[in-house]
Amino acid sequence: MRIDIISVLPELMESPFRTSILKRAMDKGLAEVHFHHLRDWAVNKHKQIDDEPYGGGAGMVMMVEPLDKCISELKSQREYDEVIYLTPDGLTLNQKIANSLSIKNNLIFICGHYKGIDQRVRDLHVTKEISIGDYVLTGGELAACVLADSVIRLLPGVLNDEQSALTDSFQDDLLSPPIYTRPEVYKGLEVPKILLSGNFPKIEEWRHDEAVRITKEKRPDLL
Ligand code: 6GU
Repeated sequence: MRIDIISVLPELMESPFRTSILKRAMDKGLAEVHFHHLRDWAVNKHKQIDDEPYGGGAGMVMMVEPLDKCISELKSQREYDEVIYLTPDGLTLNQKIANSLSIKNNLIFICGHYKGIDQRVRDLHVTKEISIGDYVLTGGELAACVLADSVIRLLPGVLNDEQSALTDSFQDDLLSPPIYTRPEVYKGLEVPKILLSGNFPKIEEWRHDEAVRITKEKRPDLL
């Protein structure tokens, strides 16, 4: 998978892709992430990429031309499956969306800033708008990292068996059951006996029941 991320602040996104599981995914060639500094696509001598909104109002708007030039150049080099605009007014990211993007080859992410992007960028290029939740961030960069992480970890070969994405919370619309490791008793708190029994069918049944109980308690909306 290849992800091209267009941003005015690419430096904000460097470390997540240089660390731990995402880094290993890059090193193994399972994912490539390319950053494009929008300023490099500015059209006037001031390197301007934002301007005042027509009709007035507070805040600046990201101009159509730099974004269109950058996206068009990328599209001339390869086919893209989706051009995704990260914006608080997009569809809220969930596991289903991450799953569906994990089977794509080439994605473009546009990180919004200021009041957003000129509508014509959406009209010309954007195929999906994604938010990471009902709150406002300073820009789309952190959301782009969240989205990329949720997708890249699903690519075959990125996680090993122990980290398997198949047993994640949300993969079956249930939260995860409680988990324990050594010691058996800590400050009087005991590991549930069933987990020490070696009876794996019973353990699986217990885990499922606990997952349902916890989901009912914390996130009844998922059921
Ligand atoms: Cl994608 N962008 C911004 N700026 N804020 C957000 C968001 C995105 N998702 C949630 N809040």
